[in-house]
Amino acid sequence: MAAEGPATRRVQVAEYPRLLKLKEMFNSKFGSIPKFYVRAPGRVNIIGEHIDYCGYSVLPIAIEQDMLIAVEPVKTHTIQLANTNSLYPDFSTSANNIQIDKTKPVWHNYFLCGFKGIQEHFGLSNLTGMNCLVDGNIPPSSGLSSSSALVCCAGLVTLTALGMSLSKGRYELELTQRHQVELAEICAKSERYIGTEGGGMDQSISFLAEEGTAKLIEFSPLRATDVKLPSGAVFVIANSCVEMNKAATSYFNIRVTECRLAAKLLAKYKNLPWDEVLRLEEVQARLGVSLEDMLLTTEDALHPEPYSPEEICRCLEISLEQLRTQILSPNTQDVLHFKLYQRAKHVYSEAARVLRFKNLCEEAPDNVVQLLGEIMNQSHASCRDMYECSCPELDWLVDVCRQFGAEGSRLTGAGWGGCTVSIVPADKLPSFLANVQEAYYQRSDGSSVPQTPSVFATKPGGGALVFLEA
Ligand code: ADP
Ligand code: NG1
Repeated sequence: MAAEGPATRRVQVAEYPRLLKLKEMFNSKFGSIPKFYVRAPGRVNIIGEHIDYCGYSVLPIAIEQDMLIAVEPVKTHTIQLANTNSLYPDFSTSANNIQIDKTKPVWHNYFLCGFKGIQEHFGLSNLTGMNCLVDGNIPPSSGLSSSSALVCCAGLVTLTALGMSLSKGRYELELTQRHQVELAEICAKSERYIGTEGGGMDQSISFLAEEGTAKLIEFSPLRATDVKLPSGAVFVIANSCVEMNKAATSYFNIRVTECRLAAKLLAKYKNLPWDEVLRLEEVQARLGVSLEDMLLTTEDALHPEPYSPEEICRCLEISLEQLRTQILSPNTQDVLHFKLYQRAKHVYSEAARVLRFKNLCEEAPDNVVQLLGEIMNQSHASCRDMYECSCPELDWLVDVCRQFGAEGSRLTGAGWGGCTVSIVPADKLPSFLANVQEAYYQRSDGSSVPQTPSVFATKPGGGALVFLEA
């Protein structure tokens, strides 16, 4: 019989104030006691922005902030969702009729993505229902992956509830690393039900993170390798306090589409079967050349002026109808200009930066913190100028961070708002935190003073877990 896996902890709930509070709130909401709890962390991406969906490796760490769900499987077929935050209203639905409206990124849809992912993957029908109380402390729409933490948490909740119902109340599912990889892949796929076409970085680190180490996440096949971050430095997250919901806008999917189109045009230029190619990494792999070569090929094959849909059709020798139905996503149908040169330049150069960053961490020379900082600064410049996913507040915040002692600072996550991550020498941390707090958050006009701490040091945390009451 499978024992509790590495992702399961038996805990005395009374010893964990957040679990205890959630248990009490659950009891007053549903009139019963949760059978188990699941947590899934958010993440900060140290380097490798907007390249996971192009097939390239990224280097995130899980953060302490997470999504926590108290759960009671029930005999009816109803899923009842409640949230400790009154911004997120109660919701209930039949477990056998999951509908996710792509036009409305309401909170419960992220839960349903995780639920549906497991349901479909295992071909389950007639699932039992559950009562769930969700408690999240990841700043939403801020590039720290609150949405994926919720999807992953819901996926693990569903799997655990399923395990319990199959084993008549006893938890018998063993969650090995292979299962965690599978879960990450299921949740990466199912989060796309929300309408955004993300890569798999967020779900992978949420399941595969381990305390004390960053992870190089590689795709096809998905795997995570430890990367030891330098001991003399601290990674600090600062929130610009500009929120950007990916699913409510088309910015994110436009970038995904531009990368897909760039990959196809580059493939056609190199006489590859362009219609089979979806990602920029595939072009490099098929050609068997270096990232530097791909940067040169981009300069030869693409032009910096934006491409119109008509020009793209001419290059690929397809009709506008084919472009719309076979390549563009629903919310990029009306885009008039695609910047293919700039996006490909960003992706190939950022992929190279990730590898340089990882190699430096592994070699660990004396001046590594400064060199890592330079790479992070280059990443921000490329996100700002070539990928155009920054915003004035983020640009200002990275400047403030560098001014007060960061060796490097960059936007993290999808961008257009959200957080920065900075590498700060450990001895400068106290003054850095105080000065950034004052310069960015305590503006003389009193505007934009955040309610919660918005500049804080972080270190690599662990991945998703199931808690059972001892
Ligand atoms: P992120 O970069 O944080 O993943 P997104 O804009 O993709 O940002 O997703 C944010 C959405 O995730 C929110 O609008 C909300 O629907 C959901 N979400 C985030 N935190 C919570 C929470 N504590 N409870 C419920 N839903 C949440
Ligand atoms: P966040 O920061 O969670 O919006 C998004 C994508 C990632 C990745 C980054 C940019 C999702 C769920 N997440 O992250 O896959 O592409 O942007 O590096 O789409």
